[in-house]
Amino acid sequence: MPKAVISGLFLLINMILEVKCEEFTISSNCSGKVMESQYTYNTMISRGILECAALCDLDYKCLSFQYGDNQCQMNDQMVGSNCSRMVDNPSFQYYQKVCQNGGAVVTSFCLCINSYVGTYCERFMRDCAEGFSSPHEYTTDGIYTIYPVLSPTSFQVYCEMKSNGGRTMFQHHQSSSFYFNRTWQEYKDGFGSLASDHWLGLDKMYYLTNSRNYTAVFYMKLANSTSYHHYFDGFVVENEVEGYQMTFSFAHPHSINTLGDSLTEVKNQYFSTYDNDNDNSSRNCALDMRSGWWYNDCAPCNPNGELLKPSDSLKTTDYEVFWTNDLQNIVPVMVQIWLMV
Ligand SMILES: *[C@@H]1O[C@H](CO)[C@@H](O)[C@H](O)[C@H]1NC(C)=O
Ligand SMILES: *[C@@H]1O[C@H](CO)[C@@H](O)[C@H](O)[C@H]1NC(C)=O
Ligand SMILES: *[C@@H]1O[C@H](CO)[C@@H](O)[C@H](O)[C@H]1NC(C)=O
Ligand SMILES: *[C@@H]1O[C@H](CO)[C@@H](O)[C@H](O)[C@H]1NC(C)=O
Ligand SMILES: *[C@@H]1O[C@H](CO)[C@@H](O)[C@H](O)[C@H]1NC(C)=O
Ligand SMILES: *[C@@H]1O[C@H](CO)[C@@H](O)[C@H](O)[C@H]1NC(C)=O
Ligand SMILES: [Ca+2]
Repeated sequence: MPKAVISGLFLLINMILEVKCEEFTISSNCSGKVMESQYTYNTMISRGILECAALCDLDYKCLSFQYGDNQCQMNDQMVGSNCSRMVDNPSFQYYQKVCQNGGAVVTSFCLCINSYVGTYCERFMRDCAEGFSSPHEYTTDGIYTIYPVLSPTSFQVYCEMKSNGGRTMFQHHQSSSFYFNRTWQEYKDGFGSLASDHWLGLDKMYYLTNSRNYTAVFYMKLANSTSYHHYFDGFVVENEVEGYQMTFSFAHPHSINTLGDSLTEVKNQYFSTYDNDNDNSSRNCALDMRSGWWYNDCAPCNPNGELLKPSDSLKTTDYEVFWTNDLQNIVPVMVQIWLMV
């Protein structure tokens, strides 16, 4: 190889190594100390501290290292301000990964906050389920920032973390003064307030449901507080070019108080709003039912209709919220729809 190419390569490698080294920090509180040998899972010969940093960075298991005497000792643990798991060894230098985005070392790993996950809190959770199953203690229901694999940006969602392994909400309707008779653009982008009545948005549902295999959970509550659920596995919403076509692989009931399957009749249909009629009907279903939905010759359900909350709990119009199978003509007072893994 010509000399110029070789030195160019070395320059490039050194630049990469310098960047890598910035991801590590010396634990200043524990100077002259290294981690106890039981935490070292691999020892390699390396020409310098930069190469040792690069080796550690390439290995997901490596959280810290100590370098000395051309030896790179990689540890699967790291320390915070507590040097109790360290021993004196002044001929080695100890470095550990920097927790990013406000994360802090807790005993042996970076504990992340503000929806971040990853070994070093380097990225947002992909969905509520990932946040819940991570070691970062995301167990409180509320608004989180997620970043699905296919999404071009991160965005906020409401996560139900307390039960069912972390569920990502895409619809919530409980106020009778909140209306879902919205335009195509509003259904595309989402509307409402994440902490209460809202529609997450069709683009976000496309990014989510094409990034991971979800079960859509439909939940409705009656005036007498009885709850009903139904599950739709492999729930997918396509992109706008494909009319946000909706499909799923399998519908199955909840063990008690099953809501019933009112979606099979509209499976594989395109999304419609009153200003964009893509239904399979001579009517404008979205206009008549005052909601955006996947309509065939309209639908046996209307989760985005008006919540009239009649005192007798009985359905009287086509534009109120209803779910024919299995609630029949009893109308709910609350609707929620989640994505669950
Ligand atoms: C060093 O350790 C002491 C006690 O172990 C702790 O109070 C202090 O905050 C630590 N300092 C740093 C910079 O972590
Ligand atoms: C340091 O960690 C050890 C065990 O990991 C623990 O027993 C000890 O209480 C800790 N000390 C402080 C000051 O947190
Ligand atoms: C939506 O419904 C409400 C209540 O029926 C009505 O006042 C409003 O005009 C409707 N909006 C549209 C855009 O149709
Ligand atoms: C609530 O109403 C539904 C429908 O009428 C009924 O099937 C259910 O048993 C009621 N639940 C309670 C707790 O009364
Ligand atoms: C998603 O999972 C369901 C079972 O939960 C399965 O029937 C379906 O084929 C899966 N879809 C994909 C695209 O893997
Ligand atoms: C559209 O409606 C017609 C007649 O109502 C029906 O035969 C056809 O299967 C429907 N198409 C889809 C895709 O559901
Ligand atoms: Ca039509």
